[in-house]
Amino acid sequence: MSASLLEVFLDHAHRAPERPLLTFEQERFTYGQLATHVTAFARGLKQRGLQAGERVALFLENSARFAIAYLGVQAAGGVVVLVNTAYRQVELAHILSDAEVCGCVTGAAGVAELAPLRAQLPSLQWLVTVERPAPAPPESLTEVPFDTLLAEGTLATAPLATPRPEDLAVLGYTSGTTGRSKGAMLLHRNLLANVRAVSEAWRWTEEDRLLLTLPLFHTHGLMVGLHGTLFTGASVDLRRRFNAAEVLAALRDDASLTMFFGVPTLYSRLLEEARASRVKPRALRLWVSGSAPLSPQLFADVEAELGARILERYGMTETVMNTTNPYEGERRPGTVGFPYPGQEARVVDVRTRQPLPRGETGEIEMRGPHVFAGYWRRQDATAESFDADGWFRTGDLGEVDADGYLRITGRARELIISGGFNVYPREVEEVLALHPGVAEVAVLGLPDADLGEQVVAVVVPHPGAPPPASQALVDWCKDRLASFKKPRQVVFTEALPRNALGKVQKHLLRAALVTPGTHTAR
Ligand code: MCA
Ligand code: AMP
Repeated sequence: MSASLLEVFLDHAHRAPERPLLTFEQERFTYGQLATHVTAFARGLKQRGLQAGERVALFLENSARFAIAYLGVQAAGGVVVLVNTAYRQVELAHILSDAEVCGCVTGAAGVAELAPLRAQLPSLQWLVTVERPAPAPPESLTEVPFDTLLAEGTLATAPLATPRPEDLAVLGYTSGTTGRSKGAMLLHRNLLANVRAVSEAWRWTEEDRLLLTLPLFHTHGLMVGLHGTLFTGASVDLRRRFNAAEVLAALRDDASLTMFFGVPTLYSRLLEEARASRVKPRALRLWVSGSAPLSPQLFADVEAELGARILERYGMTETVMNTTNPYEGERRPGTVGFPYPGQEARVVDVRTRQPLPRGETGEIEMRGPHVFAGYWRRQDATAESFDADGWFRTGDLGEVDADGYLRITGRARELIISGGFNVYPREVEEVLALHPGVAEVAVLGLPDADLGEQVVAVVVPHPGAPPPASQALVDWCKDRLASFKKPRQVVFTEALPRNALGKVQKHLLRAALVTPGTHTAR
């Protein structure tokens, strides 16, 4: 019995080295070829001093090198820290220092973004750069080109121990209500248990070929798309990014594709493109949506116009995949189905924490071998998230319908999901509050036809100072945070509505801002 996904992958490579695994732009890798690179990358890292358990950040766009670095760090006994490539100074400084990373694999843009943070990241010793020429990093950092590390590793012979089930594999940073993101500790056994359950539920086999355009730095692309491929011995057509016209053309022309995974925004953009271009995709075995709510309307439109009956599922960074609509049987729009095999889900009363009967709304909790081991160096937050019986509090609200389908009805925590990316209002509020023209600010999510939800800032200008221009506030955010967190709208007001305890009443702001008849994609 394998102890990790890495071991399963290496086993496939050993038994069927010629089997096609991954295509990316002009590159093609069989299982055997990718395994050779992974082993070389791992040996290169070890030769340069990487110790078991040390953290290495991947601050990298989609590419075959992402897959090599991801598996290579694990093969060297290291822990991968995933970082969204849109992150800027505030997010990067926090994640890289919190995880105390010793190295980072990145591109030219990443080197430039990291350089000014040098003083805040004393643990960072080296960079592996995927692009030549990369800008010169600060003098105190060693830079190794990706290919040099591979070449060094190819000559090295250091033995590689395969990870044990309890070893830490990945730190996935995810924000809590505080706005400071926490590293979810995923062990090798968590990843293996979940990918096994997902593959079984979706009948994923080595015959499958996935078109993957989602970013690999988040759970959906990486731990569903890439993990499932590696686990089953299947293959993947990996793209740098999502482009609706290119995806539609591939889905029409490439008969080898059997699966497509997306967030709802990808489906609404595909639909729009299909309407405009009249291009129709071929029938696929499986279309999956997740990461944000898929509206029953979009579900129906995609079925009517693209011939695809989407399977919606529900996941989280802390737990990878939680529940899924059935592969065989009814896929019920507006629901996220049932727990995967070997996993449990329940809905509890938010005050008493007692399980609720079907049809009643409460907080969704998860339990099983897929659930993470806790938040990195945050015992307090870990303790708050689990009960004595090992149930994990997701912060999502939901109910189980009469037939057992789980329906997500809202969120107990303040979270905006924009195009499948999470935005914590508090994080944006903290950045806006530092602007000299801002006295008070509240950030909330409003319905958006393309993104599901959009970020909106309600601002009370500083009395006495000239009121800031909306664009200046947007730019202020973009300079400091990932661009997708910037407000799409800035609304000025004289005062924020507050309750008796002084807490901003965002529901009142939301009600005032949502204009009747607004079209939403949810
Ligand atoms: C890009 N922009 C966005 C978003 N994406 N704004 C709001 N929300 C977004 N999601 C902004 C950029 O900041 C930029 O602004 C401008 O749009 C163009 O950027 P570009 O990268 O070209 O945009 P795009 O290619 O149109 O990207 C849209 C996208 C992308 C393809 C929908 O957001 C995406 O790949 N989303 C998927 C996210 C994902 O994989 N989530 C899974 C998380 P400016 O020009 O002003 O700079 S895992 C998860 O949630 C759990 C575990 C689960 O269940 O899966
Ligand atoms: P993250 O912690 O970044 O991985 O985001 C996970 C969150 O995305 C979950 O807690 C849910 O709120 C949301 N989510 C994921 N899948 C779905 C879905 N199918 N429907 C509604 N919300 C979802």
